[in-house]
Amino acid sequence: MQAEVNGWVKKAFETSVEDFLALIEEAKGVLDEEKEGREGSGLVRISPQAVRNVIVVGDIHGDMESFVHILKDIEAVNADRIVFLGDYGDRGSESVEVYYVLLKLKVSEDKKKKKEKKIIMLRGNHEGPPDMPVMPHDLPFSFTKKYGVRGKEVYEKIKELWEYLPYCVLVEGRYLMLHGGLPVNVASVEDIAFAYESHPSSSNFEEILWSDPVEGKGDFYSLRGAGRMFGEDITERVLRALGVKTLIRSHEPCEGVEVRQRGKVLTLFSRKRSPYFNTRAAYLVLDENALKEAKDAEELARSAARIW
Ligand SMILES: [Mn+2]
Repeated sequence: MQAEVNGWVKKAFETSVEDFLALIEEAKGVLDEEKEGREGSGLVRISPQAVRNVIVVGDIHGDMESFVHILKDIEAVNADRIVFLGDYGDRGSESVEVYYVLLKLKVSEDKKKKKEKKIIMLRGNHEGPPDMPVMPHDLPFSFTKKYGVRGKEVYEKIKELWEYLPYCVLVEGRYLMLHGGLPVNVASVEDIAFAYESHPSSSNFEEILWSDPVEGKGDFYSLRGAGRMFGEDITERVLRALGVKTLIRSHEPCEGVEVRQRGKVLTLFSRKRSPYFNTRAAYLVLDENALKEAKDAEELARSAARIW
């Protein structure tokens, strides 16, 4: 993969509008096929017996340096699945290029894997639907800066692509992965899987993309203006309803990994520096050990996190 990554990175900085648009179309085609294997529009199920390892990557936010670091680092792992937890663009200076490399990775790795898709790109709040805008949102300006008036065309296509993305991964009996948080009123796997179908009459989808865990009990209004703050009692109830032990999510900057709610929640952040203040970033490798039996966030942070 390393030679390919180097080639994609180089190409990312000099690719034409036509190439970019064609790549987005190709990725949309791959994602469209993938929908058949999902539950609802959003849930990808992984049987822990069927894979040897799964890599999980948190927010990238336009940080090409961290992104390339991860891609080169994980080459040796020969991963069965790579789960990205969302928030690919905005904030960082290389959002356009990150998208290019990520979509190249998606289409080329999935081609090799044929039926089983290797790259799972989840939807973050920065890939939300039109009625859930994020502020500030510099991605459209990054495209026009690079491609002039035609940048708007590329951005519109990227927005279409977001509608094809799943928003949660269930590693059966072990882990739930999503971008933001647990919806307060979820009672079943179906509630999560069909969250987008029930949006906006239910707030489940908004909470998946926007919510944050809070220490203590209950649920509260979020200062983000979307989603909610959910307490440990809610986490316990929802995780039990889904039959998993630990929530793996991103969405909040931290020094790579952060254990929340006494080990029920792991926050993962995979980019560093400006405009955030974290100096370290991390990703997870769920190996045989972490797939054989469910680990809590404490154990994952200790044994599965690779921090640099
Ligand atoms: Mn986010």
